[in-house]
Amino acid sequence: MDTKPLVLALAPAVILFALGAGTAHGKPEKKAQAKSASGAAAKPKPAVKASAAPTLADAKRFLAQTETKFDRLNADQARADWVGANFITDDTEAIAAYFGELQLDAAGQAALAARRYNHPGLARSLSNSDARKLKLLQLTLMLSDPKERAAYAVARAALSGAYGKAKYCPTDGRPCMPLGELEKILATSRDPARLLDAWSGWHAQSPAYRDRYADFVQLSNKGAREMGYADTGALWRSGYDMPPEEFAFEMERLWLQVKPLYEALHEYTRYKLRAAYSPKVVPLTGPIPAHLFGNMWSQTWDNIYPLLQPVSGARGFDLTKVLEKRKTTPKQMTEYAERFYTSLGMPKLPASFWERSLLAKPRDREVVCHASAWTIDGQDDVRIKMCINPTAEDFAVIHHELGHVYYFLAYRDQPVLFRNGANDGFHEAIGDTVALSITPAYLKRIGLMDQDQEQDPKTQMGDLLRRALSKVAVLPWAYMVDRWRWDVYAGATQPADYDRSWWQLREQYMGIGRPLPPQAGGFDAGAKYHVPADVPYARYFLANLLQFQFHRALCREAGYEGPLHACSIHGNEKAGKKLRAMLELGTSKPWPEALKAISGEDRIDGGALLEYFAPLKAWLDEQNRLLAAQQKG
Ligand code: X8Z
Ligand code: ZN
Repeated sequence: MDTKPLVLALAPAVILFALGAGTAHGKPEKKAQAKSASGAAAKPKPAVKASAAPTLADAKRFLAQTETKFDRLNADQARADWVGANFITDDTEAIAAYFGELQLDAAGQAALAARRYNHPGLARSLSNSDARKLKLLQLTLMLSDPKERAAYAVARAALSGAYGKAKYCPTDGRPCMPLGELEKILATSRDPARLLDAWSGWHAQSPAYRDRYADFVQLSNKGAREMGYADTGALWRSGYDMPPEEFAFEMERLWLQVKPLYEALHEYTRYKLRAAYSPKVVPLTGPIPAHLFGNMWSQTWDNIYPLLQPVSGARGFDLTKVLEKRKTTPKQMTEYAERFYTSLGMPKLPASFWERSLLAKPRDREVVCHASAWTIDGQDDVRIKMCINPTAEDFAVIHHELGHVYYFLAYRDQPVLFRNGANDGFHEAIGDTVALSITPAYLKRIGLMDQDQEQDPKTQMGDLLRRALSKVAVLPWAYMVDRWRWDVYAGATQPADYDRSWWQLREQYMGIGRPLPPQAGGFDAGAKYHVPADVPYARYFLANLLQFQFHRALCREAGYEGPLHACSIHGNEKAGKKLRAMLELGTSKPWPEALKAISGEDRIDGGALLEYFAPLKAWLDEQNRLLAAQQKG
């Protein structure tokens, strides 16, 4: 992840703020004030009027100086953030806040200065590339009051630290449990009481930083407004080479395109959960309780595959079991992923990656365990930080993280302002695209699945269902997280309504409900990393569609003609070359051009995902018909 923008994944806050994602037309939203965030209005600030029109030479000098400055500041901040996330202490938090403030100041000043070049007289003479750099520079917050800037940076570092440190300490004498342990309970237990205890224990932690988050939202909005955006949500929606209000419509359009597939999966899951638990725990209509999906946020459901697998012919292959049994180490997990990328013709990871990354949860200190990928210097110093366990889930996540790392390495020769994904959804999609090629045939090839594992059509439906439990189940979640935040940033949702609005969206989009009555002062959204860490989430929704577009395009490039879900590009350098060419562009071109280069399409679209899952959709419809009839009978 990233933003700070990437923070998570990518780079330092600067990137997030200073670069954001490219916008060819990204201007502050101009509509009249609206109530809800998705249509939120902006009070655009006029471009700063310079007394004399700046010259082309001025613009070029300014960009050169700014790029030199950012190169250094990015590295400073990345190091401070790295240390802050790897050793959570009051001191490292203060250091991260200090550099965050410097960066915010520099980004704000550069944005203001860049505005000077929004001059009609200059528009004709600027190259596309320089014009794009000037636009990217204006995709940032700007807090001119040093006190507010400091407060913002302190709140940001504190929120990240608070999430990283949070633990559930039961009052009945059991030892405290960090998130990783609670997640394991959610993934493996089938005892509703135990699941509920783990779920509610974790969700009881975030109210402690709710007020801090609410203050942070105010400061962030102030910074967005100083730059002329309606609020921070509008700033986020401005990073997609289209007007921000159009982006909100695009998201809704894409969701509606894939919604029938989600609904079929949700209905099937309900029947199976009713059978596995009881009709008392799982109602026949209305939202399904959130603690039953095998995941703390019910965002992916593959951990409950054993409860949902097709009745006959299920192979029951369990990659987690194999990895556990072989005692696969975090380093070996990472090497599996690295070998996939090198099979595509990509380079081996630099030696410093192995020396500096954090691959396992340390026993002796607090770290932010949420997986992330980092570029420290914009060049070879790339790392990941992840508490890797030998599970199928982490096997996919490690491929995801290396996708970020290979993106960093591919665009390292771009100017610093273009060292970013074509848009943030692209950055999130690369590793997932590669992970779509982890097919049974591939697992056999690398010796993780027995050669004699049967492959009849019924077991294939099981594989496809398992994949849908992560890739389809996540869609409404990946959409609603920022639908919630857009409203929070727009002021349509006030702190007193945080939970009400969160669960209204959870129910509306996901069909999932709170397993316990809401608590006064609750902050369930804050139990998800990206909210306290302030990492935008729409990127994952886009990534979930883009990865299927990339997969289809790369499979075609490889000359593959069978069903999409059985394609693996492993070992195909021709496909690798095509992928790499897109990665090398960074954010130097509007993203539709990057998409066109790899797939021939210039719109993000759910068609490839629907094609991939078409056999499953037919199967689910049939199952649901039978299960509904059984229910009646
Ligand atoms: O945060 C992440 C990655 C780091 S960019 C591990 N993901 C989202 C999440 O965990 O909620 C990947 C999928 C969605
Ligand atoms: Zn990521």
